[in-house]
Amino acid sequence: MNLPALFEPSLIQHADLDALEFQGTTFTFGQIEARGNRLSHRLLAAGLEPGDRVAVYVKNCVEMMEIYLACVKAGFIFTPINILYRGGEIEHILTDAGPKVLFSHAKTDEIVAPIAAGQPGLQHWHIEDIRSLTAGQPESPPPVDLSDDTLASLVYTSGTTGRPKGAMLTHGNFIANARNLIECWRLTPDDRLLLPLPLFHVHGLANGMHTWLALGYRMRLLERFQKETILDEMLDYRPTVFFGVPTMYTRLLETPPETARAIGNRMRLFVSGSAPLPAATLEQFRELFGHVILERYGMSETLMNISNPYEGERRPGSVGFPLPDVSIRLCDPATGLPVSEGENGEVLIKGPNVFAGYWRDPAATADAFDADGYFRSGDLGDRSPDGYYTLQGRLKELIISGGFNIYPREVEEFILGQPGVREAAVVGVADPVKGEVPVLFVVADSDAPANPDSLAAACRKGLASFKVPKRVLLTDALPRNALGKVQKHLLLSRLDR
Ligand code: MLC
Repeated sequence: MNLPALFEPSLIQHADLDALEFQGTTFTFGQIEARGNRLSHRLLAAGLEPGDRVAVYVKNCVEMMEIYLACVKAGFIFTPINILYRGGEIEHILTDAGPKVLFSHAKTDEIVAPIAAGQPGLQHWHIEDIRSLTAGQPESPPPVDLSDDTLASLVYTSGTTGRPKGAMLTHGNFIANARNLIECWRLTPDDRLLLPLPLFHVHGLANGMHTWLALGYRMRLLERFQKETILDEMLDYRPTVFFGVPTMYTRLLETPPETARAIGNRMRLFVSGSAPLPAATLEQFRELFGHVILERYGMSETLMNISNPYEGERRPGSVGFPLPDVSIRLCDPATGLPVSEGENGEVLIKGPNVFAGYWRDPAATADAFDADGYFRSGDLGDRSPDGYYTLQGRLKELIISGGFNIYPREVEEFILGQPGVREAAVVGVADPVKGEVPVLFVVADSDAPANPDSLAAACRKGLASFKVPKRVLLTDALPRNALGKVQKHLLLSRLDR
């Protein structure tokens, strides 16, 4: 099995059906299929071969889907870059993945063109030129051998080592994930999906785009979630299914009650993931919209693992039961042995959804799996006597802000690279809308000390906006334990004072 075969019933057998709405234009499945095929032929003509990487640095748009389809049809590896990334963040992914082609919007040239120019062998194409570049190319699929194990996408995900690593996701991973969600969330061809999530992360890509193409339901894709326009989109499009991160649901709590009811009456399913959904948000949302949000648990490396049930209790604070064919173990991180019933352990995951390893990083890949081939998620969780899993924290430091992951170490290394800084520590502080936001503590160099304003400005220039510390605090020393490790909980308590 491969992705083109999974998508065939929609793209080919329902070619005449309306598939996608984007910014006021509607496309049929046949049009999407033809565009994807033309581009795959164009990329082959440019000298790309199966296994080559194709990078994209774009906001949600039809062309991004077209590029994805072109990749899976021809066996290229779709390598998305978060559109909020800047400078070194983009450069690292391009250098590590070594793509042959990078697609971006012409208007982001100021950010991306100088970096692209420094990459040997990289062709930099603007998505605005795709129509002219692909004119006259065949509309039939290219003849390429694809299997379950063929790599479909490299999704970069940060690690405690500071540098993001490329999670290698196969056709089989995306197929297993899409089938599970369709079955467990009772998705049908009659549903209508409103998708505000970015396609450069697996929440939008694996859950949104793949259920859409596998099932052939109708989708309205938004360039991004905006609280000013989301209600109009919901009222106008009348979706039956919505996938979002907790920050989106928190923003939706400001909806006037009559509007919320009108939207809720037509909706069948709201799903939340990518960050913990506060139980209070779930409850307030239920009162306002008349729906219990279905919370589920996933990761870039594994796609979706555990989900609350469609029928039955959607338990606040819990992520529910393992999805079909997904095996979960809770193990003591120190010994690797299973914990006793009811105890907290690291969540280990095995199944057809689990990635093939980190791109060109056998050491990190070996570290990521235990002797039985289970992926070590780094998340801690427990299991109730009736089988519900609840996440209880993380082994590794991670801040999740608006559903975007921030590894403190990565920001700390960036700060340490700035002049006038001796030490740096980034902590996550609770935020009512974003879940958490990063705050920076700095010990300045005594000779030529950095000042908070110039550090904040450097962050805004060099880091994705969600990683930019919301406060920068100078301190004389960082509290450390006997082993020299920074005691971040003590820094957090300083903020309470
Ligand atoms: C934000 N911006 C975007 C954007 N999101 N630009 C393009 N595309 C997007 N998707 C820009 C804004 O325009 C703004 O730019 C700047 O970023 C800061 O935005 P903000 O105002 O601070 O954010 P807000 O409006 O509150 O939006 C928050 C949000 C966003 C929830 C909409 O954080 C978001 O889309 N989160 C989704 C993250 C996600 O998909 N995670 C999945 C990871 S996968 P300017 O120029 O105006 O300042 C994963 C696995 C799993 O974790 O299980 O799912």
